[in-house]
Amino acid sequence: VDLIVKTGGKNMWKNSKVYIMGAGKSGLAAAEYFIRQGSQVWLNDEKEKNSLNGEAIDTLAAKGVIIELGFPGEPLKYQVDLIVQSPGIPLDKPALAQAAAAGIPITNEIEVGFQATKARTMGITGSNGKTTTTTLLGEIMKNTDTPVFIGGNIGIPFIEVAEELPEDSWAVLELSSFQLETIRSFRPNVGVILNFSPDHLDRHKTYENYCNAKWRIAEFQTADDYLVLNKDDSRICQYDLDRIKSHKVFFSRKERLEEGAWVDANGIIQMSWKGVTVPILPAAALKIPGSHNLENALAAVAAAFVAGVDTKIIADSIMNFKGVPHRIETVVESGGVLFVNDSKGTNIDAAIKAIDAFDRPIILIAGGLGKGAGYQQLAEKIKEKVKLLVLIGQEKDKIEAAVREVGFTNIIKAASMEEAVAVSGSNAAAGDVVLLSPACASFDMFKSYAQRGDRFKEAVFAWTAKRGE
Ligand code: UMA
Repeated sequence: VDLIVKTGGKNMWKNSKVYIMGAGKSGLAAAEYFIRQGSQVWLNDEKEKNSLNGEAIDTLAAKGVIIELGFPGEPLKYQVDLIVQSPGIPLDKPALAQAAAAGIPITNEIEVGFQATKARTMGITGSNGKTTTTTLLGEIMKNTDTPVFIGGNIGIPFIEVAEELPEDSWAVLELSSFQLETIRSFRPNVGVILNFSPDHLDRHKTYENYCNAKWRIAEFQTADDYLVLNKDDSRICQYDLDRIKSHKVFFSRKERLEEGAWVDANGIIQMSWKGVTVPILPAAALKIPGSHNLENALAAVAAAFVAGVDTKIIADSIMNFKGVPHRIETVVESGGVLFVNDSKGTNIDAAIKAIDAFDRPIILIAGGLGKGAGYQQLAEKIKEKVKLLVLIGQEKDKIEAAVREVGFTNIIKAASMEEAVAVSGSNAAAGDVVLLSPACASFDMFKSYAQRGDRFKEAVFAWTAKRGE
């Protein structure tokens, strides 16, 4: 089995033994792919069938997949050729560590998809703004004549479609540190690193490990590829950039660039390339709020430009882009109070950016499942801009302690999203914003950030309707 050669061919994995760990979205899609390829497939998950997608598992079993549920899995027992790990499974899990020690290659569905596809790829990573930038870039690419797939960490696993994509298409992929950690040859034609701030430290152990996982997006790139980088991010600029073999393209909202996307003194986004500078659009024309969204747009300009997209298409697409659900999403304005859903603000930096996106008094709903980061910076920001903090979820007490430490005491704790919305609404005056930006993962109270955001929206509609009666 050759893991490195990308053939894009059929039956690449015929008769290979493939052990898939995790029967979530990505594991199920990977199992379907390897069955199509004629491999012998195992599918493992620690959970029992009743807490998984039982119907999909039955379908796979009927196609010959050997199902192993309710225990950590034992790929070593079967002398498999390849392990496909789901992003949520840490590499230090004993079954994976033992397999790695025995020399069994471990990878993930992004790598497998890359080997299976003929499409050109864009990979977008960073701590915050991935989904917005991926969606925006996807929109830009869709407005060209080429077929486009948008997916990866954002929702649809790449492996679900990789073989079907035509040669002239683009796969625009949001990539997480978890996915990049086990790539073995994946090299996007255009890679993007938006920014770094601490996230997922529970999994990666150190901030450095987390950043290094993200830098892997450039590891297999060559001089034919491009890497779009944030010039305003000190952590990115401190990296040994000489190690990057691809063509580096920067973006900046603060300085003029010889090559890259930047903003001039009149607020016009400019793209400079090979000695020529082309105006793209005024930054004020963006419909997505906040300076972080300007950065996301600049990254998209640079990436689309090096991919050869016409500047008018880039400008029009950006001007029409209204943002993504659960990311500083306006729910409703009622009685002068603006309700905003930023459920996707799952780490501290994201919450700080959401708070910074508003100039009006803020009632912040935060908390959820922590990821091992400290809350001091967030506490400072809350003290500076928030009038009332409503806390939910497992991290309640930890966040409360951090804000009290900096002298902020206007705190209410709520047991549910509905209660959080009701106390926020009751305490809000005309002109305020009630902002859900949890700074935490959702899994303590919800299935996903999307479910948390939906519950927030439902609670907001219910509360505003009741108040209007
Ligand atoms: N599991 C085990 N053993 C373990 C840990 C987990 O068997 O030790 C099992 C779980 O019981 C579960 C399965 O693995 O059934 C879940 O796998 P997963 O967590 O990798 O989830 P998927 O459904 O495959 O979704 C993954 C991404 N999940 C994570 O990275 C945690 C999804 O990103 C992604 O959309 C999907 O693949 C398709 O690519 C979600 C996410 O939270 C949105 N991403 C993180 C983020 O954005 O912050 C990185």
